[in-house]
Amino acid sequence: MRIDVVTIFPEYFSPLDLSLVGKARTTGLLDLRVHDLRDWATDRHRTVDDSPLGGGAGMVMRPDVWGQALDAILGSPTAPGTELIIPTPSGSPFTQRTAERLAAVPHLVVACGRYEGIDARVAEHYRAQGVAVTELSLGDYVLNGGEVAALVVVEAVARLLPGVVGNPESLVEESHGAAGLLEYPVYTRPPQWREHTVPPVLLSGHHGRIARWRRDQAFERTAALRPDLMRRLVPGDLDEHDRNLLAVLGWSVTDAGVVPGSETVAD
Ligand code: JF8
Repeated sequence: MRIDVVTIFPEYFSPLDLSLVGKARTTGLLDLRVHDLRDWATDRHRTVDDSPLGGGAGMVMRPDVWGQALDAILGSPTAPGTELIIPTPSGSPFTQRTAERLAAVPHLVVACGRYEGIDARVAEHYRAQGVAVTELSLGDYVLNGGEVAALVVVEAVARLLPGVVGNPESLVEESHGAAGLLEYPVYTRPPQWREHTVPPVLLSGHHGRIARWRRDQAFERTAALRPDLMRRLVPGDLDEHDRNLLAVLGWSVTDAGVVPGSETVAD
């Protein structure tokens, strides 16, 4: 897979030389290229921004500079199988489903904005040219630019490429083992550490009981921390044991799905 990143801070992407992503690059599984947007600026100061039309605070990234950069990197016409990713706080949420979809795209180009963002005509222009353009947000908080989001997208996508994660069973467990639930707690040796012991079932050798305990832990954590994920559980995936545990945790499985409340109060 090929990923091009365009930024005014190429050094921001040094961590991608390390660890799993670095290895994927050196082994040729990932062709990642980081470009300095200022290489496409035309003035002596390599200016990439200008003041907002209509007034207001801050600066906006110029469409002409972005246009020169993206024409060069996307190609004209842009090859099928190319997608332009623009991180922005007003984008659609970046999720594991997004990462899975992007991992199957042969060529991603990630455009990192700064200041108040990129002139809106850039996304509009490439969409009108028939390029797949996706505006993505990491979440509802404010960052200074798209670079951190680009790092997140590259890492989340690269680890899904065949051969990047050493033990592919880790990926299988992630997608099936706890579909839509938070992970269960994990432990290693020693079984006792500073007054803290490991739950005895994990030392029992009963693989069925261990799997059941882990699933229960995943439900307990999800119910405590992520009611949004509870509501998205699929009733058909929940057995009698799950439903009893969910009732204890205050959730009912109904025709309308998984909903809060398990006590029926007499009137
Ligand atoms: C930016 C360009 C973002 N979840 C998120 N919060 N803030 C951003 C973001 C992205 C791009 C720019 N400021 C200027 C903020 C994402 N993705």
